[in-house]
Amino acid sequence: MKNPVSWARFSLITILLTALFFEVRATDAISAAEYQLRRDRVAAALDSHAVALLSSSTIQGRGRDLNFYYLTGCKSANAMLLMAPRGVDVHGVRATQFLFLPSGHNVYSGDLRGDVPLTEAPGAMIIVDKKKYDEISRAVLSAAKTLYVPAWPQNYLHDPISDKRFFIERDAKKALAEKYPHLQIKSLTGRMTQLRQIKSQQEIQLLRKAAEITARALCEAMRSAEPGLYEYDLQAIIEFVFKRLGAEDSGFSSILGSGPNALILHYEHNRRQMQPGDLVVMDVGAQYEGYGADITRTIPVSGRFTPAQRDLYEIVLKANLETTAMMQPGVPYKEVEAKAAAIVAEGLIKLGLLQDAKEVKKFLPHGVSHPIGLETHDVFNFTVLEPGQVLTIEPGIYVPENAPGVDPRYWGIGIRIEDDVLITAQGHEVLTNAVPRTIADIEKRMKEKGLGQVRIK
Ligand SMILES: [Mn+2]
Repeated sequence: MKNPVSWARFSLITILLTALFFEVRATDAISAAEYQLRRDRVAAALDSHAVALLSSSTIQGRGRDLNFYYLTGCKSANAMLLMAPRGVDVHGVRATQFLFLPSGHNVYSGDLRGDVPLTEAPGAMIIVDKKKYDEISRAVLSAAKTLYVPAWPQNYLHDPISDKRFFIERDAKKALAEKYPHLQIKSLTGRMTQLRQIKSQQEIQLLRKAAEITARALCEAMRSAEPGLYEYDLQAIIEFVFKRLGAEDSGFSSILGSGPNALILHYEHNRRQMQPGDLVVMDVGAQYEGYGADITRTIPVSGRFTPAQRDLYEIVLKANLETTAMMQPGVPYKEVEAKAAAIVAEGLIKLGLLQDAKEVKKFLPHGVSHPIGLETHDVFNFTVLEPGQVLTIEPGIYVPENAPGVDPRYWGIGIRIEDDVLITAQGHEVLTNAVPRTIADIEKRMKEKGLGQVRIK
């Protein structure tokens, strides 16, 4: 590096490579800086005499409160986050945000601090041993006027033996009121929901990745499906691809509903042997770094749709595509629901299954859109579409066996087509186009060789 020009070039390349490295890494997990930004946004909504307190849920797995995780990225159980905008002196250090982590080692769960990337860049937050929680929280809560907490995850627990209900929220509030009678307790849920429903660039990257993995898994299932396989065979193939491509889990129990099971919306037994002529509804979603996709495809187990299946499939597909096409900032959420239902009704009237569009619920009994994110049915309180929201579009048609006044050729058919859509400033972007959706594309993909006949030695 004698010559200054090549030195400059070397430095430039180093900077570019470093930037690329961080760019690539940034898509793999939410950065410490973003967690700090999220906490600062919550703190900014608190007045100077208010304090926010969140805990990692003691309930493990699905259905837990994810607001704590959203603000910290911390997976440790029994951890607490305390935010006090006025600041608190702790052993000579002034801090506004505290993460309390249990210390030590547990033979069952390993390091009690869990997987904590935040120690590297805690920002305004300091990490404190959980043993200090009583001392610090007492000092902070005694001086505060308002305490903000997210909603308690369950209203009550029912014990069937004593037939007693235990009201968690009521009892927790009572305990707090006894200890800190001056404190006014308010909900943090509205603010958290407002933040969580608009996804950041980093969150969108993770949802993109989850969608890509889910799409590839569904393509593999299309290649593999054939009569004689069990629903769980397809589930195994899909979840194998999830794990093989680095997803940590399924975001929800995989639904593989064939034949009559296609009509059960939350079917998850997946034990039936698939028969020639069946359709199978595959409603699945990989979860990547906490963020989950949610895609449904309906395919003919034998590789070709029957004419009756085609008739209904084309209606659902039209509803999926035309509803997606209208999605852009400013559109009321209820118009999205109404549009899908209207197209399904129009198609069913044309086929003679329905006389009155108002009765479409007979064949489409569920809503056709929900936001996704850290939860499969993610938190939301919006009424109008805005850039940064990510929503599913999932119209369906389900014709019961022996449906009165319906041509028997349509009996027992269940179809759903679900995609994940990001609202952008210009309109929208479908994150799940990589998995075939039209009849021609599905039938073509099903001719390819898959994993269905792999024998386990
Ligand atoms: Mn869904």
